[in-house]
Amino acid sequence: RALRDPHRPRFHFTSPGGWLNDPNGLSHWNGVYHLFYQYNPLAAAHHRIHWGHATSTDLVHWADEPVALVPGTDGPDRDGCWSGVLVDDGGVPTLVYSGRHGEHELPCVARGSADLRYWTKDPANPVITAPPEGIDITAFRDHCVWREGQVWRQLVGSGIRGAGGTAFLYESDDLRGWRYVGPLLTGDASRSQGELDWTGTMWECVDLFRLGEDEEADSTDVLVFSAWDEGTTHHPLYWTGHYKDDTFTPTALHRLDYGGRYFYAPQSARDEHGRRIMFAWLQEGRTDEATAEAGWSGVMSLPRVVTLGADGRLDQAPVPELTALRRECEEVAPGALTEPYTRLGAVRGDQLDIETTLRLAPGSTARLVVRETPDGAERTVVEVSRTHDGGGTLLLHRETSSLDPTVDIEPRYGELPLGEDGRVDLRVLVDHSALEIFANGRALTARVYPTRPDEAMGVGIGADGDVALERFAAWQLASACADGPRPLWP
Ligand code: DQQ
Repeated sequence: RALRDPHRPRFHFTSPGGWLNDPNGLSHWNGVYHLFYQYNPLAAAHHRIHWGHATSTDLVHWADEPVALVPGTDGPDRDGCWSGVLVDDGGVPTLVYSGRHGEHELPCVARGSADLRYWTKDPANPVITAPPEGIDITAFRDHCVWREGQVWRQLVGSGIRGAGGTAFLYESDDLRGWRYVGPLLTGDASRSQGELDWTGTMWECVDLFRLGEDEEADSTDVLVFSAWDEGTTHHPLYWTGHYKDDTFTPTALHRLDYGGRYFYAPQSARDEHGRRIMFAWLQEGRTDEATAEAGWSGVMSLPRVVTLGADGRLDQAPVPELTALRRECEEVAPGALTEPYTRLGAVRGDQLDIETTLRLAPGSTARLVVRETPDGAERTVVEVSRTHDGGGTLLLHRETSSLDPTVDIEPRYGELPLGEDGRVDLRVLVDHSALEIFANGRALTARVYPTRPDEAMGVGIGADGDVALERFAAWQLASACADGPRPLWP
């Protein structure tokens, strides 16, 4: 069933079937990239979560590996093996994950075989037996673990009731015995609930890393988390700041991806080339019933390289390896965009990589339309605009992306820094229902579900006001995954 679904991406990683959510245990181990993920092989629903596993040598083509973690028949992870990380414990690959039992999670550890295929859970699990005493917490799960001097350090995602989301800091000599150090940082739950940068009541999947690490003096620490609140809030944010003396002193708070829940629970790792690579989970935008019917759920984002931009924020771009999938290319000659909209007869498809450079005068808007049906009734519109006072906006209109009244078609938007003379470098990757947009280093990820996917192949461009098109190239992208069925339990 999943194979026949026209909404299933072909160059994004998806699970063989069933349910996928967060990326876990990201690592580059002896030249091989390992991507583990929250997985339910039995149904396209979030239930009794396992750890799926896939490997790649190029970050483009992935091979399914045996399921890495299975919930216990009893014990601390009997109701699920929730999110976590992989660390190198003196040459032994070691997982730190959240064992779920009943409605609660606690940190657990597993040792891996040299090929990272087979995992043995530690008999001492859970390695932290209770959340910090005397604090009224909202949750306690997800891990970021690193080596600092002679010790291991760990963050556990949490929230302090009435105060806000938080990350608790721990320390250990052996990954088994942990001393509580204190809260690293706490958000502000009272602040503007519902705002796009509200930090929520719980921080899921905290991820702390340093950028510019070779120049200690100029380095910036980044604390990524997924702001969560029951039913209302699911979006990735990050603080920039400085981590020192057991605390994180924030400089600023930013949105990580303007798609919100469509780029959720990101996790990153430094690869053997020194790059910071990030993945996240693209949730579904269709109903649970439609998802169950499709037989699969959840898309892994394209791997992104994350760097520090000149403005002190994160710059995000798909890994350059993806260009290996580029096939036929169509270009549009440079010139002024004088029409509000022109369909590009030569460019069409549902697996595309589009790169364009635009120059926007104050008060102008440029648009790129994808996944358009011949009658235009279904179309997805990416817009970049420049206001009269010089500010920029990146906007994704999904209101007309589907005639199906049950799918999510809410627009998404965020602030766009403009280059010199209103320059915008825009890259749009279309992979069936998955859409990843990068504009001047900012990212916006979402899902779209046209009801006539086989016809929704059209692409077009246009503008209001004074916009120059300096470059436009669109490549057909080859599929990265095998055509045949994949065993759910390799
Ligand atoms: N998903 C996991 C949790 C995490 C959440 C469970 C984020 O560990 O907090 O599948 O999507």
